Amino acid sequence: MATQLAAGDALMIIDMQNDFLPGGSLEVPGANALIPVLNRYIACFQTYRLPVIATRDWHPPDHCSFIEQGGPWSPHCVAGSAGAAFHADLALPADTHIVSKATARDTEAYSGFSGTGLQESLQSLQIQRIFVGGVATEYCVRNTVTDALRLGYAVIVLQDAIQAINRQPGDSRQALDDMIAHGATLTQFQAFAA
Ligand code: VGL
Ligand code: ZN
Repeated sequence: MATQLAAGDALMIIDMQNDFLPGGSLEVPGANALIPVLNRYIACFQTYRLPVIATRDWHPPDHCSFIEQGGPWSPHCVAGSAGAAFHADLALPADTHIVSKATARDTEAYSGFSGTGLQESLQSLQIQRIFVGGVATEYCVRNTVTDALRLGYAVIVLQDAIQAINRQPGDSRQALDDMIAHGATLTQFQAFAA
């Protein structure tokens, strides 16, 4: 059955930044295929004049998650760099709510809710249900989704608009199972817009 969008719904796009896309410093394999799909979801939310929220990883140059500091990741999404910019083909509306996260040197933050004021923004927008797409499934998508569920939001994961890194095979499936166990539901564009 098609999803009926209504007041209180928002689209949340996680970290569709150049460094996470093919050619970037922390490439999520195949993530560029999400762009046209996300653009179709964006168009739907714009038709209904519903908010679009875009999170971005926005690290200082010496962030603790980088290998040089003993973290697991090659440097990526340094605040203000070209790699931290949203992909140019992602059709973000001019009034997109941008949420910058993991901005403090000594703190890793995979969730869009972590130290960002996102919850307060959602409250002032009177959002109750969040549709989530973007990268990476098992890190920032997963942590944002489970936080949203714990905070009492209904969460629908856009299964055709997420992509995992899969450092270990099965990470993607495990993350999906975890989000579902926390109460997330899944949809894809065909069902969403039917
Ligand atoms: C992410 C790894 C490191 C993500 C961010 O956006 O999922 N993953 N920093
Ligand atoms: Zn990061």
